[in-house]
Parts: sequence; C-alpha cells; structure tokens
Amino acid sequence: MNFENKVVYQIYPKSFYDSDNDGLGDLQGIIEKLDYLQYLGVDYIWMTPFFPSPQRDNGYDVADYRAIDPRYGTMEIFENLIKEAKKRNIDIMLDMVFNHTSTEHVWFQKALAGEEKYKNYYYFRKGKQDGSAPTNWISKFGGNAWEYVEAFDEYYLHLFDKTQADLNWENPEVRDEIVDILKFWMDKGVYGFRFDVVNLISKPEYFEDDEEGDGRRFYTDGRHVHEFLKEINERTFGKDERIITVGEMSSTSLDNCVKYAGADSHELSMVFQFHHLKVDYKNKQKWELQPFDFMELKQLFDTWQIGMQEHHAWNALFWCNHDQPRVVSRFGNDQQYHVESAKMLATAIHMMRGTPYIYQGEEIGMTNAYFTNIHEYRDVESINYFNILKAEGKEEKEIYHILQERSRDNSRTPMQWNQEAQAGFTKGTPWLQIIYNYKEINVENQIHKEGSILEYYRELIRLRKAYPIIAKGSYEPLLPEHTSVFAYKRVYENTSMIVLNNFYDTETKVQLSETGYKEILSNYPHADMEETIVLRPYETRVYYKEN
Ligand code: TEU
Repeated sequence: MNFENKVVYQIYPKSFYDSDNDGLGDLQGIIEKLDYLQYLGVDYIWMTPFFPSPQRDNGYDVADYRAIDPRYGTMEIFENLIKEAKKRNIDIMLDMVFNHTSTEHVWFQKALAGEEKYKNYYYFRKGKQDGSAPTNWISKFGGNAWEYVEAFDEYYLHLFDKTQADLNWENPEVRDEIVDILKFWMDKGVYGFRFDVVNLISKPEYFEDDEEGDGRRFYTDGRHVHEFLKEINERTFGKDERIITVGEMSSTSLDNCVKYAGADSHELSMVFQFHHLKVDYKNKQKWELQPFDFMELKQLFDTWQIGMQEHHAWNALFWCNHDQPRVVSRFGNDQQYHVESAKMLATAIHMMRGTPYIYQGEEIGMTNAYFTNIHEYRDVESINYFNILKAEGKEEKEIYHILQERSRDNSRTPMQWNQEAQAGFTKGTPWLQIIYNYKEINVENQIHKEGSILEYYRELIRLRKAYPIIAKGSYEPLLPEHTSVFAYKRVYENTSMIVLNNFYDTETKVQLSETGYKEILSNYPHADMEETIVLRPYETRVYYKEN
C-alpha cells in the first residue's frame, strides 16, 4: 500500500471559495487556495461532485458524468486545477455517484421516452395489485422509495430523492458505462476516486416488503457487490497503483469492510463506515437525539481498528464530511473548550491506523451553524425532515433544536477565510449563510499562529510523515473501562506510541504501567509521563519511545 502516510482534504466546492463572486464556490477558487492546502501539507483533495446537475441534492444527482457544471467552471479550468495541484504534490480525488443518476440524465430521459435499453439501466417495476408501490421501502430522505410513472403504469426505485433514480448494476451495459466514465477521468490525471454509497449498488433479484425495517437489509452489502467492485477494479483503477479509492459504506458490517478494503481483495483501497457517528442517535434514528455514548464510541473504534488490521484491511479515518455536523460542536465543546476539544478530537482520529480525512473548515475548528429558521436551510434532507417532524406533531422549537444538531447544512456553510464580509468566501451573496462566529474562527486568524487549531493540524500531518509508526504500526486498546478517556497504543518495530484523549470537560486521572516515553504532542503545556497522569479538560497527549 503506498497511501498509508497520506492525508486527504475534502472540499465541498460550492462552499470553499468563490472566485467570480456569484455566491457559489468554484474550481478556479480551489486553484487560488492550493498554496494554502500545500501549506497545510495534505496529499489528496477529494472534491464532492461538480458535474452537471439540477442540484436537487447538491450535485449527488448527476446529469452528465463527463462534464463540468458551468456553475463550477469549465473542463479547461479543471485540467488546470489538476496541473496546478500536481505542481504542489497534491493529487485529485473525484466523487463518483454510481448508485443512481439524476432523473435529468440522458439515460433516464431515454428510459422515460420508452427506450427499453435505457429502462433496463434502472429499476422499473409494476406496483402491487392495489396499485401501490412495489415495496414498502423508505427513501433515506423520507417517503416511499418508489416513484410512479403513469405512462408505463410502473414505478422506478430511488433510495434517495425521487430525482435520483437507482442504476441497475446487474445490467452489464451499465457496468460498461461506468468503466468508460472512470477511464475518461483517469486519462485526465485523476488519481483518486470516492464511490458514493457504493455498498448499495447490488439489489435483490426480487423486491419484497420489509416487515422489520425500511428495506435497507435487502440492498445493503448486496449479493453481487463484491463481484461488481472486483470487476471495475480489474477493468480500470486496479491497473494503476498510484490511484487510491475509497468507498462510502452506508450501514455496512465489519465482515464486508474487511472484503471491500482488504489488501488482497482487489476491490477498494479503503472504506468510510459510519457506526462511530451514530452513537448520539437515539434508537439508531438520526432524527432522534441522545447524548453521545462514549463507551460505545470507544468500543466501536477498538473493534474496527482491530478487526480491519487483523485482515490487513484499511480504514478511512474521519469525524466530518459534508453530511455530518461539525465534530467540535457534536463531540467537543465549541464554547468554553473550543480549541482544546478541537485538537483532542483531531488527535484521536489522526494517530489511529488508517488514512485521515480532513473536511474543509475542520482544521480551523468551524462549528455548527445554529440556524433558527427553516428558510436558512438548503439541504433537501433537512427540509424534508422539518416537514416530516412537523407532520408528526413536534413543536417547532424542538424541531429547530434537532436540525441544529443534525442538519447536513451544518457542514456546508462557506469556508471562513478571514474577518472580511462573508468571511472572505465571496464578494457576492453566499448560497448558504456564513456562520455568525466567522470573525473569531477563520484561516487568517490562525495561519502561522502558534497554538492555533490550524497549526495543530499541520503538526498532526507532519508527525504522520515523520513517524512511520503512525502509518504502519499496530493498534491495541488501552484503558477500555475508563469512562472519559479514549486511549490506545501503537507499536512498530522498536518503537511504540501511547495516545490519551480526555473526551470531557472535567479533569481525570489515568494509571499507566509504561515508562520511558517522551511527549511529542499535546494541546496543553508539555508534561512528562508519570505513573499517575492527570488529564485536564479535553486534554490529549501523544507519547513516543524507541525501545
Ligand atoms: O450519502 C449517503 C448517506 O448514507 C448519507 O448521505 C446519509 O444517508 C444521509 O446524509 C441521510 O442521513 C451520500 C452522499 O454523501 C450524500 O451527500 C448524498 O446525499 C447521498 O449519498 C445520495 O447520493
């Protein structure tokens, strides 16, 4: 594996930097910020989709896989972005949405026109005898997962929005189209691919009601998913070891992820799984809140780290992305211990075994948006669930509290570059409101500033390159019973590392029977390793020794 010590920076182009002041971030804006990303020290830039799209799901509804949406720029600008990034030793990772297309894609339009070839690119099925949908499956964005087409007296499947029709991967012509699309971008010098909800691409042969749930058990990690991934690996990116791939796995299992990202699986380089980001879901329901379950969080980290390492499989390590609330607000303390908790959370992830992903703004401790009015929201899922929760009779005050905690718009507010109007993101009107705290939390306030969150992230990246143990070391849990500290040990050849993370705003003690370590990183003034260590609120410490 040639990617163990690499770090990926995720950009949501719509919110990163607006070079032409139309209120939307764009590709030229990313070019203009490449020096910043080089300073940070990242190796890859993952950009969420910027292909032509009606933007119903902010680009995850793709209408043309081989072009650039004019909102974001041109193919010439994209090719320049690749070239300029390469000059800075940064490679580009594209986000490929192959579970579904936009219903405005020409394939779906031809299907609607009755062309059988293209109807077979999707899942069109007759309804039940009573005329209702083929199954009771529920879309991830609420409502039934089937949409009726009167002209055919049939329904088509959409696991997400009704404008996102699921592709039929059982059809070899669909797989051929996907192979061609991947080759098109590989030929342009793209050296990374993120595959959106790729563990949903294999559907059952027969569609039936789910009497126990929302239908996901029928299509998640489906019967042919590994076969399909092996096929596209072998026909495209598997031919070039410089290309890294990551699969977004929705509601998956460790057994499957060991296969998806096994060193010898010839499927993907690594996986995103989300179990650690559901420990604050009451009854495992995203839109029901509960305080996060710290012991479950630790247990999940330990299980996945050990499980994947035992099978030489590779994790993507992350807290944040464009679908998740900001981690410093979610699991940290964005008020009294904003800096300390942001640094602690970063350390907890970056010192583990896997490839860390930094989501834009995470490196400066950007917080949730705390919007107070539904008109401030833009995300289709958030707006749908505002209406669903209202229909369920919830008070608006409670609904706004839930949205403030859960909405995907929390992570989609524009990047906060400086204290100027609109945080330096645009000179126009931003598509989504800038967060109120941008004058305090922005790049300019932190870059080159000792002790800032930004400089701390730079140090985490530097350590990953300087200490092979971080990329190559084994992982073993420490203090599994401790109720406020997440600790683990790394070992590699004659070196070892101990990482301690106090997840709470109270001081706590830990006993370690280890000696001879020196502290190489902390979010508090340095302290030696004594037998009894007192960790201050949200204190993190990284100890290292060469035996
Ligand atoms: O996300 C799929 C996914 O599992 C999460 O989006 C989650 O289900 C959703 O946020 C509801 O909680 C991927 C993309 O990351 C997301 O932005 C897209 O909306 C989705 O797929 C459909 O393409």
